[in-house]
Amino acid sequence: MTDKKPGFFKRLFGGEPPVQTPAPPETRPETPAPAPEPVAPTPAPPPDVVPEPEPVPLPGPPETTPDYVEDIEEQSTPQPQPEPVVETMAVAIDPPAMVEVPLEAPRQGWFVRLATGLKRSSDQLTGSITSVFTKRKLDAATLDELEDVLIQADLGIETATAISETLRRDRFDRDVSGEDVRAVLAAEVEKVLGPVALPLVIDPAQKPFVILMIGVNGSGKTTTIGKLAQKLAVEGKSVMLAAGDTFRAAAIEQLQVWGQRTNAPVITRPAGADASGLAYDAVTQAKAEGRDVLIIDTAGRLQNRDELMNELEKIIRVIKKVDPSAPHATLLTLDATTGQNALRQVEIFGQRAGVTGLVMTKLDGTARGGILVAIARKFGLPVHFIGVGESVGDLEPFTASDFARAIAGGE
Ligand SMILES: Nc1nc2c(ncn2[C@@H]2O[C@H](COP(=O)(O)OP(=O)(O)O)[C@@H](O)[C@H]2O)c(=O)[nH]1
Ligand SMILES: [Mg+2]
Repeated sequence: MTDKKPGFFKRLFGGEPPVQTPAPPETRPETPAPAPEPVAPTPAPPPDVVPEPEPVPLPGPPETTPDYVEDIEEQSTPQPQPEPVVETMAVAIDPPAMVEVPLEAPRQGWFVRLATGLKRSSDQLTGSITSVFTKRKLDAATLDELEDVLIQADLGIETATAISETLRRDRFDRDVSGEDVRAVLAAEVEKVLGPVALPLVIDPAQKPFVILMIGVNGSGKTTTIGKLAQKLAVEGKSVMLAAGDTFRAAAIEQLQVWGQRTNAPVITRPAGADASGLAYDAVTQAKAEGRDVLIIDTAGRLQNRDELMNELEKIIRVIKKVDPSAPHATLLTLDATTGQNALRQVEIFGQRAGVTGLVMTKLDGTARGGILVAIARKFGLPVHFIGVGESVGDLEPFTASDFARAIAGGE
């Protein structure tokens, strides 16, 4: 089994979830095909990013919000009264097919869902490991080959080296089976991920506890918000959502659909409105209503577009005008299929927006799940959740041992 193409494993094992979800209805004007990242040997852009050459002015009311937001920043108390454009769920919407939200999949045990989701990654890894170690003594050449395999699986050079060092120390010149190597792999992955597998703690003293969801286009922000809103609602928390991706009507509608499904009111403004103003209104309203949690969606942005990162900083500044301690969690969603580029995203979003935690999505659609290990080792940021599918049950708190076992092909 030397064929490393994911498709090979799919053909071999069959019955997997779809390789990649259809392109979302994303046409963000500011997301042309990602420019090759200096650190990324994987230039392939996420297939769901639709390149658009030029910003498209969106229909909408006259744009007055930038001034409004500057007013917020300049004036001291009392705060200016926000424009009366906050809409909640009063308007019944007829969601277009393009924002269709998948219904709940039959619930299996989480480990089975995780292992199924990670199957492409684990097949790639274990298949390659087996091919390296079939009837071989552990010598320098084998260890080199193993390191290559692990690096190709996006685990990162440090982890690849650590695994091969452990084997060199314990097993050099002895027969080693793929099984032995997988055990060392699982142990090392767990060691790296253990410290970052931290739950998202909602501090009840913060009302609302404000969660800002950020990330590149199509990385799973809105879907993750829906899944998270559902979890929090089940815990009995009163949740409000803010449709901060004001660039596209479809993005607003997509969040409204999740709001309906999870019984959470959604604060919206017409497409084209200023996202900072919307965030201001949302925090104000959630506070006035005594909500437990407010989750603010944002438009996708590439980390290398400076003006868009400025816009994100502005959203955060404006949120702080209402509550200086907010946002209480700034979650970066990472699409696992983007591979190495995710490292760059964590770095830049971390610098610009103060990321407090990560959510890795689409682990079910890629053979590159190992990237989470590289990210954990490099940044040490908490990983709160991982997504292994599109439906509401496909987001779970992240546990290092389950992930390690699943990616090493454990049962
Ligand atoms: N397979 C899979 N698809 C996902 C996952 N999370 C999100 N998606 C899909 O990815 C696409 C983009 O998600 P969306 O939430 O709209 O991304 P956003 O642009 O960051 O808000 C949608 O088709 C989602 O259904 C996941 O964990 N697994
Ligand atoms: Mg979105």
